[in-house]
Amino acid sequence: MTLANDQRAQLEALYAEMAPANLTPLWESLAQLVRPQPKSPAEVHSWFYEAIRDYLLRAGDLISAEQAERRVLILENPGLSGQSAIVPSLYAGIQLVLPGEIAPAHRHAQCALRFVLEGSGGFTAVDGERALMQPFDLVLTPGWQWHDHGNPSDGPMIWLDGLDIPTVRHFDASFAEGHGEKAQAEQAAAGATLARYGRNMRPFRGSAADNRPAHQPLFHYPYAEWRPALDMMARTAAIDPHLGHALEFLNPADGGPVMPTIAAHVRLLPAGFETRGRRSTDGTVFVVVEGQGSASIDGSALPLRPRDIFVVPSWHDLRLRADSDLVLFGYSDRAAQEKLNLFKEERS
Ligand code: GTQ
Repeated sequence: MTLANDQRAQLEALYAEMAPANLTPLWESLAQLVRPQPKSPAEVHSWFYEAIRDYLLRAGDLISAEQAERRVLILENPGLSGQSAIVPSLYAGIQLVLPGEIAPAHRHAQCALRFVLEGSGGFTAVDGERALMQPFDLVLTPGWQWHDHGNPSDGPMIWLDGLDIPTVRHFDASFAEGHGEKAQAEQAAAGATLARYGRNMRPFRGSAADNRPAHQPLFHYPYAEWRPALDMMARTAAIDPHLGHALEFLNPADGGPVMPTIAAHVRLLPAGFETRGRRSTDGTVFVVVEGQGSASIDGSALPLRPRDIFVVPSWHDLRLRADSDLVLFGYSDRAAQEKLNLFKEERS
C-alpha cells in the first residue's frame, strides 16, 4: 500500500486512538491474513534420535513417570517457540516409560497416536485393553478414551506421541480428567480388538447394521503386519512416483483416516529410488523406520537415518531419495483439513 506521508500520519494517529477500543484496521494486515498461498510459521527441522534419547534418559533419573504424569520431551518447532507445537495444528513428543513404571490413567479430548521407537513388551491400555508394544507399532488413543501406559519389560520403552493438542487449543475445546486408579482394571484380553477388527473383518452378528462398529474400534497397528504389507506392495504394484509405495492406516469403521484430526501412513522407497516433488497443505511429521537416504525440502537437504524425526510444514516441496530401502512413518493433519475442505496438494 503506498500512502502519502500526511495520509500515513493521520491514519497512524487514528489507529492509536482506536486501539484502546480494541479496533484495528484490516487494510494494514489483509495481505498477511488472506494469503495467496500458505506460508507456514513452522520451519523444516529434524531431531536426531540419539540426542533426544540421551536427554530423556537423564530426565528419567530425575523424575518418575508417575510424578510427571507423562514423562515426555516435546519436539518444538523452532518457528513456533513456546507453543508446544511441531506444526501449527499438531504436537509431537518423545515419551519414556522405564521398567516397572506406570504413566497413570487419564482421558482427554485430544486424540493421540504412539509410534514405538525402542523397547518391547511395554503397553498402552485403552479403555481397559492392553496393546503390547513392539518397535514401530502404531497405537492409537482416540479422544476421550481412558489410557495408561506401563512397562513390565526390563528395558526402557520410548515412543513418539503425536497429538492434536494445538488444534484442540485452537477450538478452546480441551477437557481432561484423571481416572482415580493408577492403572485401569483389565476389561478385555490383550489383542482382542486387533483380532476382531485388525484383519479386515468384524464381528458377525447378523444384519449389516449390527455388524458395523460405532466408532474407531481398532487401536493397534503392529509393525509385524504393516511391514510385510509394504513389501508385498513393492513386489506387486507400480510405484507412485511422488510417494513411493505408500499405505495409509485406516479406521475400519468408515475407511477414513485413523482419527478425526490425524491421518497416518507408512511408505517404502526401494534403494536407488528418488521421488518427484510434491507439496501439500498438511504439515507432516516423519519418522525414519529403516534405511538411509535424504530428503530435499524446498531444495535444502536433510540426511535420513533410522529413528530420526523430521517435520515438513505446509506447502514445502518434498523429494525423498533412498540410498538403501527406506521406510518412513508419517502423520499429519490431513484428516482435519479434508473435513474442512482445506486440503490441497500439487505434484511436480
Ligand atoms: O500419553 O496421554 O505426549 O496426555 C502429551 C499428552 C502424551 C499421553 C503426551 C498426553 C500424553
